[in-house]
Amino acid sequence: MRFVATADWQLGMAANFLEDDARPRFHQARLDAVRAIAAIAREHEAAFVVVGGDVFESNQLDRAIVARACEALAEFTVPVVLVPGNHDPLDAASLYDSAAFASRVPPHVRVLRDSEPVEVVPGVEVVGAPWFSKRPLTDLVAGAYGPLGPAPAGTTRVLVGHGAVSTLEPDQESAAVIDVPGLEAAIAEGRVHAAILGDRHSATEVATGIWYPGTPEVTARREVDPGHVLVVEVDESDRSVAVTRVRTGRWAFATIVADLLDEADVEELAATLAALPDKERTAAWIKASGSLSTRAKARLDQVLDEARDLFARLDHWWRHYDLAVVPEQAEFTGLGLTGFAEAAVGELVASARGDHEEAAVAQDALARLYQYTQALR
Ligand SMILES: [Mn+2]
Repeated sequence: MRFVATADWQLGMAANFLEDDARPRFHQARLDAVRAIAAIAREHEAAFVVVGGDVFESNQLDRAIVARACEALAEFTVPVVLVPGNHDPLDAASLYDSAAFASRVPPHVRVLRDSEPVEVVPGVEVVGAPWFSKRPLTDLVAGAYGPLGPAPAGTTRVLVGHGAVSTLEPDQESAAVIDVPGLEAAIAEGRVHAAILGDRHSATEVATGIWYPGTPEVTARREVDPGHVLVVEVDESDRSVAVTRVRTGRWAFATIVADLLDEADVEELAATLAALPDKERTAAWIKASGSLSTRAKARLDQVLDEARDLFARLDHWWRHYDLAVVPEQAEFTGLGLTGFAEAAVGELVASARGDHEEAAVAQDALARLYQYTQALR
């Protein structure tokens, strides 16, 4: 028996960190990922699809986004089971109760609203652990398998939930943390055969039979391995679980570490940027350190300005920015400056080498002067 496991679609996420023109492309990519999952389900002859929460970014979304999501959901040819997570909980404002969703949701899509086992296809039960608020006070997954006895003979049982697990972020103090040893015991006892969880956006095996599929399209630069869904095969004789990752993501959020000491380093960074594929679907943050002459810094600014025209976002990661500009007197000789102006440049060069707020102001002034004189040539 084979099914597709996915989670954290985050449809409608705002992505304010992208350039204005890139944002609609990113929105579209999240919907395209849903269509790609429908194609993967067909291609791999999956019996059904489960989504472990955060299908939608929030319960307050423009109704056009909900309508487009329903259009994408209509492309599936097998049952799709949605289990609400912390972003789309079944609270009083639930998107799943909105007219926009209820009037358009295709009949093969089912939202689980409690933890009653549901036979999605003959011989397979899905048990959901939906979220009812943004801050549950208990382990909802344990609450879902707790009342269950062993699965009936000939039935495969798949549990679908959402949230952090006890083994991956042990400093988690939330009462809602999913108890992994408890879930492993439920699997060992045959009460559940596989568990699919949302919340962690990177594809991760938590323990045997317990997986986070991760988000099918990247949402943040800290994610380790986003952009996949899982094709899960449950052996019908011994109920063992085999998982294959299938790539869905087309966007990339990249971090580039650049230690910049001279113009050659700047050209190397330019080459690194030029070599990145799919720039219009890539956001890149540069961790710059080192020290550059005014001339090399001007070249760096030019490289970044030009690259910005191509990337969905390109910027310094300012928290990791440690780049000094050390002007060389020679950069400002030959400008024909005399008298007061020459003395002023000399003073700026001297104070730009200091290690105080004044230095940054002087460096900035010299950079502008340098660019201005270059433009005059
Ligand atoms: Mn999420």
